Amino acid sequence: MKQKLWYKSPAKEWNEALPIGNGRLGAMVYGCVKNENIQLNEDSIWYGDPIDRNNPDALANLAEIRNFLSDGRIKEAEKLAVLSLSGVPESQRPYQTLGNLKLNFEIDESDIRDYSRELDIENACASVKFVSKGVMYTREYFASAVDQVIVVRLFADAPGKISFTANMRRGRFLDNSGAIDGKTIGMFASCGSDKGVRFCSMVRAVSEGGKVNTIGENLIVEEADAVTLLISTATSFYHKEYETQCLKYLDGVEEKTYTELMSNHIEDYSQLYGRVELEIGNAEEHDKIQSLDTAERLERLESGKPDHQLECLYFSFGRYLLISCSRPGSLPANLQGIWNQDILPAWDSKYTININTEMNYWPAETCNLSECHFPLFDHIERMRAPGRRTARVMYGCSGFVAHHNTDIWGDTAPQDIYIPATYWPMGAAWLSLHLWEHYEFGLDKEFLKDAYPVMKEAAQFFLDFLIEDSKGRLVTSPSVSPENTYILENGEKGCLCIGPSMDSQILYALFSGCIEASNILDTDISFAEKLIKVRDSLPKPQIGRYGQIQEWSEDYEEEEPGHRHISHLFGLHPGKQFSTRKTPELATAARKTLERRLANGGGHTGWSRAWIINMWARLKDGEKAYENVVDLLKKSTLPNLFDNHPPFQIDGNFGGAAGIAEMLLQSHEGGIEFLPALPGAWSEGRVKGLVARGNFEVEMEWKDGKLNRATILSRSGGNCKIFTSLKYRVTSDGKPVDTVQDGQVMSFTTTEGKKYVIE
Ligand code: FUC
Repeated sequence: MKQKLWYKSPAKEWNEALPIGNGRLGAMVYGCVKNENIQLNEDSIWYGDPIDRNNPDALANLAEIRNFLSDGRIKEAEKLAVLSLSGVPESQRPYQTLGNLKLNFEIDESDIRDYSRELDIENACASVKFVSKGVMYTREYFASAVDQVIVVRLFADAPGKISFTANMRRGRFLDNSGAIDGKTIGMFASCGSDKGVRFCSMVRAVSEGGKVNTIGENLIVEEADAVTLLISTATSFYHKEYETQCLKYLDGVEEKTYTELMSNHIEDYSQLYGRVELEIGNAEEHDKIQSLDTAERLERLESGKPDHQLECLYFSFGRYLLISCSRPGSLPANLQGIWNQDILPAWDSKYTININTEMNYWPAETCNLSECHFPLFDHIERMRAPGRRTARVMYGCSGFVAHHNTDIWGDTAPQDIYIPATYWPMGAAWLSLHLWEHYEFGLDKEFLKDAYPVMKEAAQFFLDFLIEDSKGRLVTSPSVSPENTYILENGEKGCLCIGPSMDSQILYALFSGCIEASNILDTDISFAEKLIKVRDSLPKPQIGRYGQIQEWSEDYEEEEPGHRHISHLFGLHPGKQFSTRKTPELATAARKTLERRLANGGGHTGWSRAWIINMWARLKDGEKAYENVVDLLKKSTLPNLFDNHPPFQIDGNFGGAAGIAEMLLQSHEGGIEFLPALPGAWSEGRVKGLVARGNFEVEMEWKDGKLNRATILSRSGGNCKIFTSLKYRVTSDGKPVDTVQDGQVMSFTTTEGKKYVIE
């Protein structure tokens, strides 16, 4: 079954348009017959230049803010924090749209038949087909990572039928536009300042038959048999000579045939996409609904009818999106991946790092796209120098620190004046854990050698920053539990606090990662010893009055028990401090916490729902995880399958895909677990290509809710541990492999590059 999104009519609005992208360049394709609109993006088009926003009065007021907090004078602490800790100015820089390419066709719209619009995610190609006056028109669109251009092909099944004018638009926000040569138009813009990003974008028509010329800022094509439009963009962020570079992209591909461009693109893309396949349920049952388009399928699901094919499509679409907006060398996926039509988008379409950016990368390792993780690592590197400065200037500490947002320049000073979120110093610590995760999956020691100093520097900040609380524990102060509000016994409400649970859990994970890394690399033993001591002094997870994991260091009531953030379950997911095997009482408390959040309206944003899927999966509750997969599709998914916060925010797509993977395979407890949270509805299925920690690639087939057979490809050799009480037979190349069974764990030695069949 081909994995594709398809529709019976053009997009009426942006949330129905179809995304294509090559990591750096993105486009939203509307598929309109007469006035086609292709909204364009380039990942480095952000407004403004890098600025030092560290509040110069932070350090002088830090001790007083801490004292207010220890004395329970919350309002005074918050008032002083707003004045002295907020960034100056309060906001980082927004990501912006590149603009739109408008194609105005000479076509009679009165008699359109057989219209269809699709996004084939196996080949990363969008297309539109229709018949007008007996002529069949086809348009194809893709973003090539190999050739760094967006390609649009327009053709018909009769000669001389392609006539249109094209122009580029960016509202009032551009410097210049016009003809570059007889077959190319261009648009030039600067984003707010001399030191900010400047860019140009060009469109060239290569026609077969007919005539091409330009008039004013328009590209005119008359009576061509077929046309290939090549769209290039270059910015000063990547290239000093960006105008030359923009032309170079076009000149570099003009001589290639369309077929060549397309096959290079597909070969490159499918090398990543083709690693994973997921099928659930019985195909026959689905035959009846094949005539429904993707929007209709979504509506059908909303009416309560299960649709496993749509669930699988959603999973694969998550992988498609990550490949399309995060490729080695590009910027990381922001709040909208790369797809944004606004000059001032929601939350600036930045990197919100108190959950959203991290969630974007949850599927990277498990779903076999570890290369797509690299842009995040480059960005962490970009944040180091600013983060060192923020640590020193604001807090008088060594190491590097970031708050709950960052932008293209790696800004690390607090963002907004929003007490529930702004004064949270854990951004760099959480992000650095992604480096460790990449190592745990791929076991690349060379990578770890480079990553360790970053993790260490993130940890170092806290060695200076942590203070002792009244119970002798080492805690963060000031901080917040993103983005919830607590209520004191006297009814007073507050957000700023000492030692919220999430902070200790992130630090537990970060310190543990550093300690293990220093062991593996056999380096820095004294630093590791220091971390072991400090880790022991962090507050332990506590269970509160509702049997829940306590969100703050005291068992406060919370203002919004159904809050979208579930920060205090970091230790359940993405952390691994709480587990059903090793800490059953914390797992039970985590379950209570989730139940309470959900009973009070939790999961109302797409990303929150996606996080909940991952958490239920970690609690091995397939039914609950599945309920939330269905709810994510029902309540938080737009017609083009984009996640709906609302508005569109891409984190839920990635968190949802990661959650589905987490239901099928886990490896965070020191061994592999097959089908740990398989719901009854998914009793039969097959998945190939998921990855477990230890660099094992796993293929599984199951029936009646039970594993039939698994194949493990050992990519680095080493011991393979599997959690199971069943006596599986393991073979490699048809020969039996010796296994050791120790209680619930079966293990065997593997050789790099060999496959092991388990049945
Ligand atoms: C966090 C969340 C919001 C939103 C924003 C981009 O602040 O609390 O729900 O996702 O990031």
